[in-house]
Amino acid sequence: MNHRIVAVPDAVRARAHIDEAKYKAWYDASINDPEGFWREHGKRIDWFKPYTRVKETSFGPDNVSIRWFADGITNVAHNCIDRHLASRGDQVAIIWEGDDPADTRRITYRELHAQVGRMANVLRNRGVAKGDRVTIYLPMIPEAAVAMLACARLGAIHSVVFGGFSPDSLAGRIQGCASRLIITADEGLRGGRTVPLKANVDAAIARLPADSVDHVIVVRRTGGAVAMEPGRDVYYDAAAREVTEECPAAHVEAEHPLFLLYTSGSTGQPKGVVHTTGGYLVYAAMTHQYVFDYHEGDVYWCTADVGWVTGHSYIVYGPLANGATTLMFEGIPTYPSVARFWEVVDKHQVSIFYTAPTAIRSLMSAGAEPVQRTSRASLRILGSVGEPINPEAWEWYYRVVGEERCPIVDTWWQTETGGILISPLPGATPLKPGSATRPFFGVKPVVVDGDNRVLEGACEGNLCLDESWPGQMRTVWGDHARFVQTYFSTFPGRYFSGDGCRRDEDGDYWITGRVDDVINVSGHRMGTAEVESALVAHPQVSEAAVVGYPHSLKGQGIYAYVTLMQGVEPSEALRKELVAWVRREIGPIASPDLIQFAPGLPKTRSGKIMRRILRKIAEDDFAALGDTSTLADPAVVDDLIENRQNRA
Ligand code: 6R9
Repeated sequence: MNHRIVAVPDAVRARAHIDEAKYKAWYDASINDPEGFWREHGKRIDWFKPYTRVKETSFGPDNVSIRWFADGITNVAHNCIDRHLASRGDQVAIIWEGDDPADTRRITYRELHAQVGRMANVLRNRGVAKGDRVTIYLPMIPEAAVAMLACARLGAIHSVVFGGFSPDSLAGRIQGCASRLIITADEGLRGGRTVPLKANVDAAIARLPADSVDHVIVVRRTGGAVAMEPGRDVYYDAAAREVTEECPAAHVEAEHPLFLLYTSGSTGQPKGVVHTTGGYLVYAAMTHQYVFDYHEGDVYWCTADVGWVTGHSYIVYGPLANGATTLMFEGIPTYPSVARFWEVVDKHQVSIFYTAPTAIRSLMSAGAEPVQRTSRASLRILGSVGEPINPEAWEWYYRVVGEERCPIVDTWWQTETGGILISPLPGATPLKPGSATRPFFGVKPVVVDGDNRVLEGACEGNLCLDESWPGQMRTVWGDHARFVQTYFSTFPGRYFSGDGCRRDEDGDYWITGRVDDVINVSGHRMGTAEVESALVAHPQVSEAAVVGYPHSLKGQGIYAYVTLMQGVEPSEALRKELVAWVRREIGPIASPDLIQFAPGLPKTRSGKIMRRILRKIAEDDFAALGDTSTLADPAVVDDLIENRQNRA
């Protein structure tokens, strides 16, 4: 195959931390002697007690256990703040750009230290101690980072829930980890519209057993009126006035959990992905430095929300561990205008910009003019994450946004991996539009066929990892068996990502998307099972099957096949109601794009829904339906084809 290849620009290579030769030497060392490699690189963070042990990992089949730097003692907040105070106390740590362009805050490392200490004391006064779980349900305001770091300071474990999730989803996540304290805001503000965060928290708590939650701390964002339950709810500003800024950083072991993050899988309800302290921070910081070729003086902006792993690793922990200036944006790409991203780039002189293909595609549809109205001269490196970037979007990003000056790092990774696993390095890797290219140091991808046979050379198959890396998730909260089952049982002895990929003749990786029942809508992960269970919870729905289909803006759209209860007539009104129902049950990101009422679903004789067929119909790929003769009732397929819904 011929790919367009963009060579490493000389100017980029000249100042890069890693060039081609260094990449090769370090990569080989990291694979041949992982113990020695990570023993050295683990030193990039401060340890109260240095580790002597480094890599203690096993991917089974008998025992799955992952431990890094296990006898070391450290603290993440110390590493992200305190250790920078002497050298860069007055440097800006967080630039905050509000939804309204007139709203900006700049917080120095010294100020961040004070704010985190204060928040930590507010939590400590309410009984939060090492190992306790704290749920954070905040908009993109600096207090979100402050709350995360305050938990880390105490050794408490945070669970950030994306502000777009419904009360039901929030309730499940509060209960899942039994957190007794919630940090929220009165309201969020996005694109000029308010989001009723505190009201959602109240509704979530109302769904939980009595006395599940002791405290709700409410940050004032809009000043909107909210109900406050005496004895349980307190405004953060009032609570903060009663405490000092002094709060020592707890000494925690390297394997002490830092955070949980609920994520969707192919089965069941979302699971709490557990990340720990030492290895996670080393990996987040190291990938941030090398993948983005971060240098002193850079202004770095990742447009993700802190509700997702990208926000954890590449807005908060990686950049702050490196003493960087990280920009946090409250708004959306199209408000007040479609040029907002580029206006913010100019306003704050952003040099490294990291976003998702879905944002690029939506801005692309508005044309080049709004981009060209801005200078963007400060930009040096562009990044992409969340889903495969299609070559058209890549080219537009490269030519129009970066004016062919800025390498694009297409970073493949997952909530489970903690940090970037496959990506170009700006000074080392020639770019191929649409390819995530090469593994990061210590990462050993393998491509296997359905029988767990390793494929060599150019090939296509299932993407697995054969070696642990320090940022890897350690377990599923409260359910280690589910961890083993989900990631290490499909292909015994290896970590299975759930993604398919192609490896080309140069050894570059092309991620082709999920091969399981997880779909990726605008870069957000959704389990089809979750949407199905929301649909069947509706009193008029008897059965539902959900699949993804190609969507020009979102990457994938949600296509739901719904069978109604006997006697219920399909109607437009019911269709609308079901969409609203799912939004309410899970959140707006799970809204079905298309609903097809179907008298029956294609099932095998043993009663299994044949999703392959439903996927093909949703994709308009009727010729590829394959063998339908094993169906219990082959005639349902004709009805499904005849009544399929038109794609966007
Ligand atoms: C970081 C993040 C993970 C899934 C992953 C894959 C898809 C992410 C990608 C990509 C192709 C990339 N994905 N980055 N696919 N190229 N550069 O997104 O985590 O929300 O857990 O999603 O996203 O399918 O398995 P998460």
